[in-house]
Amino acid sequence: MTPEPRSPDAPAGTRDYAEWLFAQECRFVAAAASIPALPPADLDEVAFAGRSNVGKSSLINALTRRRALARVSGTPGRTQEIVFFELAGRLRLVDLPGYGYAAAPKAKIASWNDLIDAYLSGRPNLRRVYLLVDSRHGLKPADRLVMAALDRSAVVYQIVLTKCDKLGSDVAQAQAEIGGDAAAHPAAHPEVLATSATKGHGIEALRAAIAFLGAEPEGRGEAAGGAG
Ligand SMILES: Nc1nc2c(ncn2[C@@H]2O[C@H](COP(=O)(O)OP(=O)(O)OP(=O)(O)O)[C@@H](O)[C@H]2O)c(=O)[nH]1
Ligand SMILES: [Mg+2]
Repeated sequence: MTPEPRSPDAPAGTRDYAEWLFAQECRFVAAAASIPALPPADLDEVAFAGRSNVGKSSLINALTRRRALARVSGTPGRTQEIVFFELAGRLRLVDLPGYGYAAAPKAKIASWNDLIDAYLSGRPNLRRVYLLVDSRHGLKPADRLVMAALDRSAVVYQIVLTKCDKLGSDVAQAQAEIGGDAAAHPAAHPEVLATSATKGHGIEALRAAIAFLGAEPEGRGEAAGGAG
């Protein structure tokens, strides 16, 4: 039986709220292949970015306890559009096309990059980017380019290690190493999260982190800054 205390009225920073939020209906809103096709910027968004095949779609499915909400693929570069899901009518989860897929046609890579760049640098309701990094591979040149671009556009981002079930016992070490890298980036959150979409590791913590964004006043249509 599902425990009951979860509540939409629990404060946004609490686990109760996070568990309630991610147990709600999550529906597909739009798949955009161009900037004009983006849905209106009228709801907070958190986006999942990362190299092709890093596990973005799998992580969204794990967070929302769906098997196939976001399409998971054995073929790298499968998600070619920006895909929007709306959770409880309160928050959008955004599945970005993977980058760094070398076998894609050049023209296609250029248009993906333009679309992602435009989205990441010009989306006023984008609250945070989760930058997914394969725990076995660490930061690649393409990741560093994206980090630099996010620093420039002052979009706060947090690194999330994926596929930690395949890493064995070195997870803490990988977190520490990449955390050291992140510390040099002004827009990067200092804490590196470790997850496994298949084993569920770190998923609850990520839900809590995402739900917590709703507790912060910035971007909520009210002036940030004054307490009370
Ligand atoms: N072992 C393991 N495999 C995973 C995990 N997450 C994803 N995978 C596998 O990695 C592959 C790619 O996963 P996706 O979720 O499609 O990755 P993606 O980043 O959305 O890929 P693109 O949309 O193509 O950029 C699939 O075969 C998944 O089953 C994980 O936590 N552990
Ligand atoms: Mg995908």
